[in-house]
Amino acid sequence: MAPRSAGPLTLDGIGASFLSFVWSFALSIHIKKTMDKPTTGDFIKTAGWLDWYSGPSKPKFQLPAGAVDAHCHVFGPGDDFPYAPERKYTPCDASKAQLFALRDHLGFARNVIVQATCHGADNRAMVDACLASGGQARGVATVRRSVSDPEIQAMHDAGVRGVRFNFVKRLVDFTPKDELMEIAGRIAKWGWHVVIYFEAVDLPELWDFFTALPTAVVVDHMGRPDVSKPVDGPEFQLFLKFMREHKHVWSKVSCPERLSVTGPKALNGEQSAYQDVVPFARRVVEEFPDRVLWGTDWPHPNLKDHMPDDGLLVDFIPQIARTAELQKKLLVTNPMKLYWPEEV
Ligand code: 0GY
Repeated sequence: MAPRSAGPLTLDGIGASFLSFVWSFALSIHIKKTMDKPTTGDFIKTAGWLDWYSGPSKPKFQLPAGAVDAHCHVFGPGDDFPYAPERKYTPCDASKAQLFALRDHLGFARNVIVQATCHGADNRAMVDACLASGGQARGVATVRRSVSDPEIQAMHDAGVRGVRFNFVKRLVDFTPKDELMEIAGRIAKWGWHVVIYFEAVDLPELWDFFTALPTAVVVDHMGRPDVSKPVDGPEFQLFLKFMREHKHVWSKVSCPERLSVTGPKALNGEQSAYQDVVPFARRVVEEFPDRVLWGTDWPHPNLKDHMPDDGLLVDFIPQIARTAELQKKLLVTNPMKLYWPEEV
């Protein structure tokens, strides 16, 4: 058989060069979309961490009316709301106006804006966004023991309904548990709840503290399971037991882009993204349909590998909540119960 010609002027050669050109072009657009956002004020962005994605696609999945993006953040802008001295990273700015534009583009009605660690316990950017939302955003704050009752009341009036306790060591310095328990006891009087962020391996050590909290408890991102381990293995089973035995514990089934090891990534129109996360999130949604929440996590702090297209992240939802009834609970009924109970 005659050898196939592979010279640069053959169809194969031209095809390969064309494909390589298209690939480099697409890559350069993607890099531009994820690397060119400003950080205003006297700040320098942390090297290697990606900016949020411009021009997200319109989701194919139509969100139910009144859907809540129950986990998102604002960053600065640094000029108006300086990043905290104790922060572990400096992001690009992500303003309230940009968040609200994304909300409308994706088809959400409301947001829950969670204080990001780059702002420490200075809640001004988050509170400002809640106030500007016309009642369409609620907030989750970070507070220290020194917070006063009038400060809590002012945050409540702005729309804050919870505090976040963060145990992820790369994000925050250690806060003693007695300080956190004291804070939980105080904010309980306003009907607030506690959002907890931790890694799966730390659950055994934190179990007693979490189960002693006097408020509803909302776990970020399913307690960050290692999804390369089996869904029926001891680590994730412990998390399910935690939810099963404690009816005041809720979970966000968000952040597949952070948890996934094998992808595929929510980019380039991918409709079956993050397959390895699906069995974990589906299990939580199906066993605890009345205690789950979902959020985009926009503007996605600390991502280095890829920045997801938020439209495709919304398209991830029907993979984990497979019926209209589950979708409505996840996206409307449950977040409304927790954050807008007066309207339920
Ligand atoms: C998240 C996750 C992360 C960061 C933060 O406040 C934050 O800095 O939340 C993370 O790096 O895992 O919930 O957005």
